[in-house]
Amino acid sequence: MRTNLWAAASGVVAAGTVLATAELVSLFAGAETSPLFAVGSLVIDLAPPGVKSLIIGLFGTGDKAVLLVLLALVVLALAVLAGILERRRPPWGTVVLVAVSGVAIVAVTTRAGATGFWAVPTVIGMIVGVLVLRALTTRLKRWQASENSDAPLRSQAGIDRRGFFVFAGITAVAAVVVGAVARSMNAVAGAVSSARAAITLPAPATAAPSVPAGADLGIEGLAPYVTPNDSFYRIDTALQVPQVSADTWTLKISGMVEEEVELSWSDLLALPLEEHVVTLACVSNEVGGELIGNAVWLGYPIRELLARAKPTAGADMVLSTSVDGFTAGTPLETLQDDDRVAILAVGMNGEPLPVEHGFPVRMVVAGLYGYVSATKWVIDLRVTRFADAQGYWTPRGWSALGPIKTESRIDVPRAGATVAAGTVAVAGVAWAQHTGVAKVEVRVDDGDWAEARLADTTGIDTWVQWVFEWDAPAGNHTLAVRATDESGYTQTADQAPPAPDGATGWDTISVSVSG
Ligand SMILES: Nc1nc2c(c(=O)[nH]1)N[C@H]1C(S)=C(S)[C@@H](COP(=O)(O)O)O[C@H]1N2
Ligand SMILES: [Mo]
Repeated sequence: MRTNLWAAASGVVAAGTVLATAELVSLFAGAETSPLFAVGSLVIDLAPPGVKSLIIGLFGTGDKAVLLVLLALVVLALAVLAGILERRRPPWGTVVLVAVSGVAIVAVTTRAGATGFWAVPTVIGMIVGVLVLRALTTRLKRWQASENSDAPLRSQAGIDRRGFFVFAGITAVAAVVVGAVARSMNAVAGAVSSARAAITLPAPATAAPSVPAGADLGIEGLAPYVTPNDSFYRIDTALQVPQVSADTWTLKISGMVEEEVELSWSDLLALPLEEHVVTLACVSNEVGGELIGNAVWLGYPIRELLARAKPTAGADMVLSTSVDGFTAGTPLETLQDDDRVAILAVGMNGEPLPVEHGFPVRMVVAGLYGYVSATKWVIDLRVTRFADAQGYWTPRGWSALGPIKTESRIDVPRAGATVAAGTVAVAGVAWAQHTGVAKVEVRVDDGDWAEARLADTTGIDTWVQWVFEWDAPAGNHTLAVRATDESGYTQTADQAPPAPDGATGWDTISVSVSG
């Protein structure tokens, strides 16, 4: 047997496993967390100018490709070394594998915009790779031992040999297949996110009212009036975030219409875009929950596109479809309403939609829960009837109609917190999109409802911050909040779960006040 050869092969298989596992995990953690191109870019960045010009002199402008090939050869050599060392002088093979992975971890976490989280795929890859290296080395040694032993044990050699090759073969094939598929998916994701980063959206023809300074009360722990994109809640059925290129995106409006309409990305950007501040909410939000966020959206009214398509008599629903197959059923009337914000959005808080929030185009409809209106990665609008079609969640036990319920939430103090006696700011947010919040009241223990002070807003489509200055006496207390909207409706105390059409009840917390 050629022990060194098979030990070297073990090292190569283990290194391949590190890469394939990291690519696989990057599918979920984000294409930018893949160590492969991070290491490549680091090498290109760090290569001394002399080396670069030498390579250009030898190979022409393909210098980057040559650097990457050299890098691959170095990694291959180190993998061979790891395999041989692990058999001869364990655990030095493991040490080499960990050291090489460590370089990759440094490379990936020092990229522009990287966080420590970006290390996760490589760390998981490294762990799996070490386990594979050790398992292969163990099998190789067992095979070697039985082959070198006396006659009675020799019969075992064939079995041990097979044990090594089956394990090595399966692992190698799995690494190649998983690695190749995951890498190509990550390449697409990387391409979409860099194309997104290169987009400059046009200025709005109609700008949103600027956010008044008084919209933010500036209380620590209180949700900011405008939610930053990276902390905006995310809900969808997509296991992998759909990667849609703006260049190839089209929207089709069809079904019960006189004229089908088709729109490309450049068609859409050429239209007079409007900016609106709208608070999006999820029907699954529990009372007091965080599945809600407020953003400045840039987009074009769906009403105008429907006017081009001219829906025919009897139609009452628009079924919007995402590239990933998700659908939402929105009342046609709502989308045609002159007074309702209902847009095909391309921008979120001054930048193109983040990929996970629907890039390049999503719907945003003020006053309706996301599941019946806010289709991300939207590519199709079919004018139809509620009698003939259903959105994704309707056959799964959720209501066909989903107007957002008037609700309010206490953000500070935190539930269960201990605060000092004296004046305590009790603060939170309240919302009644498309209707407007008229009043927010707070109740301490079994006392009377007392009115909170409302902050400013840009209008009725957003949540509003509120604060109540509480003169807190020592002891344990219960705080409850309720909102009344502009239609005169006051939140019911009846507690309902999110399904089928949104939770109800008062957000209620306990706090202790130290004397
Ligand atoms: N394609 C697609 N769009 C979707 C969904 C989905 O699962 N797939 N979920 C909807 C739901 S339930 C909500 S609450 C909002 C959430 O939008 P966000 O993730 O941008 O906050 O998106 C809506 N649009
Ligand atoms: Mo949702």
